[in-house]
Amino acid sequence: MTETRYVTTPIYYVNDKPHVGHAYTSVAADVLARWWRLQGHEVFFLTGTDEHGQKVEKAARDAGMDPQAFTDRVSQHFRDLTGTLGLSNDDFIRTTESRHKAACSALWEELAKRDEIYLGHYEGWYAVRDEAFYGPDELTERDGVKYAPSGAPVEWVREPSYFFRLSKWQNWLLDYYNTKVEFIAPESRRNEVISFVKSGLQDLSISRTSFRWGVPVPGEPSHVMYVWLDALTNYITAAGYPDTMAERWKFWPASVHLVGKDIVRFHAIYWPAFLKAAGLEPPKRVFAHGWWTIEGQKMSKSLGNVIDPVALVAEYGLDPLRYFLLREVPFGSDGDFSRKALANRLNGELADALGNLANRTLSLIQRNCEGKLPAEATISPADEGLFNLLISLQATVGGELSDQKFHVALETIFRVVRAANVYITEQAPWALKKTDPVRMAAVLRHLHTVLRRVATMLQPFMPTTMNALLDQLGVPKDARDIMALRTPLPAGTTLPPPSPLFRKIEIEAA
Ligand code: ME8
Repeated sequence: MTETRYVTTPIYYVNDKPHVGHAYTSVAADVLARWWRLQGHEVFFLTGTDEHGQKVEKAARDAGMDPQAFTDRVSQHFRDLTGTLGLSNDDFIRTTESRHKAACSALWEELAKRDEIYLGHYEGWYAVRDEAFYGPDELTERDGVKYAPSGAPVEWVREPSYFFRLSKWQNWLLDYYNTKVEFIAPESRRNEVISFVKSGLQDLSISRTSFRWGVPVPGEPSHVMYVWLDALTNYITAAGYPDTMAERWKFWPASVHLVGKDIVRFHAIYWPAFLKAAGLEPPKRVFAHGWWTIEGQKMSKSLGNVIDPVALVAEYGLDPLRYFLLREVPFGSDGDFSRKALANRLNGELADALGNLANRTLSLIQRNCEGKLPAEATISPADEGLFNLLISLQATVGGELSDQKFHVALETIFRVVRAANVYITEQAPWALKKTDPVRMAAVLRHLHTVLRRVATMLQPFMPTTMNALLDQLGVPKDARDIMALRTPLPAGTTLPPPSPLFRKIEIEAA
């Protein structure tokens, strides 16, 4: 049965150009979207840009530009990056679009109608860099300046403001976390959110009067909406809200919002509360991944170590980068980016293990079988070890990806690649041509079967290279999804001459 799936990335602030951290979340979301499509699900994958608020307004002012012209320019960098990263997003949303402003107004009006909003006065600490309010007990002080836990300086804000009755939803949220244990992942983030909510929720200031760059509050144009209320709404705007008869509304609630750990509070506390208060369903899951540092240091403009994903793609190729990002660090943990680690993964796992396996197998079929795929053969005792690894491989990888364990899923697939390398060495099909050509053909066919399986399952991670491998394996374009694996390729299929899939990198140069 076709099921719907909806995956999102955060919408990125357009105060600056994209870096490798943004690429990370986007590639992870792309892998999920592609994996689900391979299963035959109907998928909606959304990414985009967050363009309102004080932080973006300030960045525009610093650039000497009008905010709309500025956001048009920076948003385009993020849109271009979707191409550079090979993302298969179905939509790209900008919060300055009229469809989004209409959705924000509709959500506000719904909340107001349900008496979830009241007018008051905000007085407290605000970090423009995080676009977040903080309680006094969360701050630390250095040289007379107060800082939020994220390291962002805070300033004292006092202005009239509308409030959302967040405190009222405290018990409902705690209940929700308890009954839907899968709602926040990983476990460490879930615990962090639960303890924050348990410590007591204050009503949330959701409008500002001290600047103009935002969605005006309906009927109160001197107020603009708090940028996080505006930003979070993007996930339903793109699904058609407020038109719940829209074609895309079937995708709501989202299957998973992928976010960095910095913004889990907004997604796992405010967002379900806003939605519930407006009579809408909360998303099914929020997964907060960890933070990349660069050669041991925080990535920052002032340190000059911000990594441009476009340059990385140019240097190492897109698929090795996608593979590295999801293989190197357990999704959910922090990790360190180093060129050496990338080069090691590329050389060892992609070029040596997978690339060589494909090249050896396909070259032997070219040379010894006139480039024609040998017939399927019975599985002899010597083949059983390898074939046992294929039993329930898809289900295992599927389960790992449902938990967003990308690194484990890759490890599961590469266990098969490593076993196939041992198998080819042990069976030595090159030595069988004269002694036992029937067995040689069987071994090559078995290796082809394994390679087809591996290439099919790796498509979400490395779409271009795995498509090239499937071309070399003679798999028709319409037989590359998971279901198609049930139908073996006919014996005698002509295979094109193989060519290398990955280019090795000199470690010194890395
Ligand atoms: O927070 N390591 O936008 P943002 C890993 N507009 N991931 C990183 C990273 C790093 N060093 N740096 C950034 C916002 N990210 C809001 C979101 S959503 C309704 C609004 C990734 O441009 C990670 O996904 O600051 C993080 O959550 C996101 O970029 C923050 O992007």
